[in-house]
Amino acid sequence: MLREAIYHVCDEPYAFPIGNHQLKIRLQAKKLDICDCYLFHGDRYESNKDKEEKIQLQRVAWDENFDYFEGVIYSVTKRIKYRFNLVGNDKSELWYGENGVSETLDKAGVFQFPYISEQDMFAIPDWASKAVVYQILPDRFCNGDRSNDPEDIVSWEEKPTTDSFYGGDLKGIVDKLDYLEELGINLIYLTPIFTSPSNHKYDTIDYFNVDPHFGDLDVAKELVMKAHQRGIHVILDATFHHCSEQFFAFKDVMTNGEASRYKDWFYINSFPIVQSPCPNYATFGFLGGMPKLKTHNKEVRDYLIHIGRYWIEEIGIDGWRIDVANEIDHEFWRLFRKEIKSIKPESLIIGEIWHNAGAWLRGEQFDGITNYKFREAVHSFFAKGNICVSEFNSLLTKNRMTYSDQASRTMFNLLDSHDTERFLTDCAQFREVENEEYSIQVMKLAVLFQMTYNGIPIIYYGDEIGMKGTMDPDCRKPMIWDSQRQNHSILEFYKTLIAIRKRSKALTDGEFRTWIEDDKQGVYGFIRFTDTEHVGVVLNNSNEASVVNARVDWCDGNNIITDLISGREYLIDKDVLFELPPYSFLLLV
Ligand code: ARE
Ligand code: CA
Repeated sequence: MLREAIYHVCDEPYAFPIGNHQLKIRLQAKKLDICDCYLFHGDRYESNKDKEEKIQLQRVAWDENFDYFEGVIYSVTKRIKYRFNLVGNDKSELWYGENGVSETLDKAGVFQFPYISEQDMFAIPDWASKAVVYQILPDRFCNGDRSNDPEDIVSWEEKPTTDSFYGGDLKGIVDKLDYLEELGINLIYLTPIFTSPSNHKYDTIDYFNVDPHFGDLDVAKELVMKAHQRGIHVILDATFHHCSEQFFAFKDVMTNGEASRYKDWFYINSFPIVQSPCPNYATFGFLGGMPKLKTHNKEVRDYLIHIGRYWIEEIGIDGWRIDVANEIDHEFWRLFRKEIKSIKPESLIIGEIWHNAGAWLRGEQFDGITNYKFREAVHSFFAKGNICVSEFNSLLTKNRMTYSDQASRTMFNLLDSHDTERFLTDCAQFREVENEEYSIQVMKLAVLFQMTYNGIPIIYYGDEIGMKGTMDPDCRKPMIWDSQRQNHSILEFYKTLIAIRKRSKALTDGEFRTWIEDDKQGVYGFIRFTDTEHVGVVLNNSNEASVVNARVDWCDGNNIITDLISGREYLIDKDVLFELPPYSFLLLV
C-alpha cells in the first residue's frame, strides 16, 4: 500500500453529518491500491475496544490518481471516535488514525468527531434537489409592456452590443409562464431587476425598487404569486459586492469627500474620489462605475441584509443568487444566511463562485454555488470533445469529492450562462462535427447528462430552442419566439428529460457511481440510485457506432431493464451487450 497517498481529516469534505446520528466518512487512497477499507467506531468515552463496531467502506469514485471510499457511521450517542483498517492489494494491513498510518492500531490512534450538533448540520431546502432552473435576463426574454420601454430600444432581431436595450420586462415573464410551466422548470432565476442604468443591471442604484423599464413592485409581486401558483419558485440576483456609482451613498462620497457620512461604506484610498484613469477606491474588477461595498461595516451589513429580507417578506421570493459571492467576507454571509433562513427556512442561497468553494459550503453560508467546474468538464467532453471518458470522469469525481453530499446536491450545474459562450456555439467551434445534426445530438447528450447528474440543472434561456452565441454580449441575444426559428427537437428533448428527472428520486437525490469507462469507444456509463430505485445511463460520445459489453449488477431482483426512451428491453444475463449508434444514449430502469 502506498502509505503517503492515504488521506483523511475529520472535517469536511472527508467527514460530515448527513443526519442527526449519521456521519459520512470519506477516505482517499492511491488508485487501485486498497482492496478492503474497514472502519471501527465507537463512543468517544467507551474505552473497551471490543465494543467498537466495524463497517466496510465502499469504493465510490476514482480519478486518475486516487480512489475514494465512503461509508456512514451510525451513532446513538453522537460522540464519535473511529479508525481505519486497510487491506492492500499486496495483502499488507495498516491502521490509520489521528496519529497517522501504522502497522499497529495503538500507534495509529483514533480520529474524533466529538459531537454531531443539530445546529451545525448542513440543511438544504427539501425542494432544492428537485429543482430545474430557468435563467432569464429580463431585458432579453419578452417585452410584455411597451409603455415601460427605454427610449432607445433596438429591434428584437438586432445583434446585441454592451449597451443595447430591447425592452423586455417582468410582465413579459408573466406572459410566458405557460411556456415555462410546459417546459417543466420549477425555479426561475432572474439576473438583477433593481433600478440601474445598465441593460444587465449589475450596477444597482436602488435596491428596494424594480427598474422602471422592467416594471414595478406590483408586477414583481404578481410574477412571484403567479409562478407560485404553478409550483415555480423564484430567486433574484443580489449584487452586494458592489453598487452603481449612482448609488446614493457613493454619490454622497463623490460630492462631500472625506466629510461624507458614507465614506466608510466603501474602500477609499484617498480623497477626493478619482474615477479615471484609475479609480482610487476598490471596485468590481477595475471598473470605476462599480464601487465595492464595505460589507464588514455594520451599517452596510445591516443595510444589505435588510434588502435580503425585504424581497422575501414583501415580494415573496424564494431566495438569492449572490453575485461575486467569494469577494465578500464569510462573516457577512453567515449573518445573511441566519437572517434569511430565520424568516424563510425553505429559501435557497446560491453563491456565484467559479472555482472550488468548500469554504462557503459548510452549511453556514451558501446552499450551493454556480458550478462552473461542471461546465468546464461538460464542455471539454461533449462540446469540444478534447478529453476522453476517463478524464471526464476524473474531473467530475474531483468536483464531487470537494464537497459534502448536501452541497453536491444543490450545485447549479450549468451548460452556459450570460457570462459564457453558448453550448451549441462551442460545439460548432471546437468539435469536428461533420454537420449541424451532430452538434445537436452532442448537445442532447450534454443535456441528458446534466439532467441525470447530481445537482440542480440550470437552463440558460434560449438554450432549449437551440440558440447560439459567443461571449457576452453575443450570448445575450433576445429570446427567439418565432416558432419556425426554434429548434423543436431540442425543445422536446428538454421537456422529456426534465419530466423524467422530476419523477425520479434516484436522479434528484440518489447516489452516483461510475459504471462504464470506455476510452477507446468514447462510451461513458453511470448509475444513480436510492434504496428502491436504480437508473443507468450509457452514452456514446463519439461519431462512430459502439458496442459495449457491461455487467449489470445494480438492478436488484429484476432480470430485465428497459430503455426509457426507445422502450427497448434488455435481458440481464451476466453481461449485457449494448449497441450505441454515434452520439446516442440509453436511459435504463
Ligand atoms: C461589461 C461588458 C463586457 C466587458 C466588461 C468589462 O459587457 O463585455 O468585458 O464590461 O469592461 C456585469 C455584466 C457584464 C459587464 C460587467 C461589468 O453582466 O456584462 O461587463 O458587469 O460592467 C469573474 C467574477 C464573477 C463575474 C465574472 C464576469 O468572479 O463574479 O467575472 N460574474 C458576475 C456576473 C456578471 C456581472 C458581474 C459579476 C459584475 O455574473 O454578469 O457582470 O456584477 C474566470 C475567473 C472568474 C471570472 C470568470 C469570468 O474563470 O476565475 O472569477 O468571474 O473567469 O471572467
Ligand atoms: Ca417593455
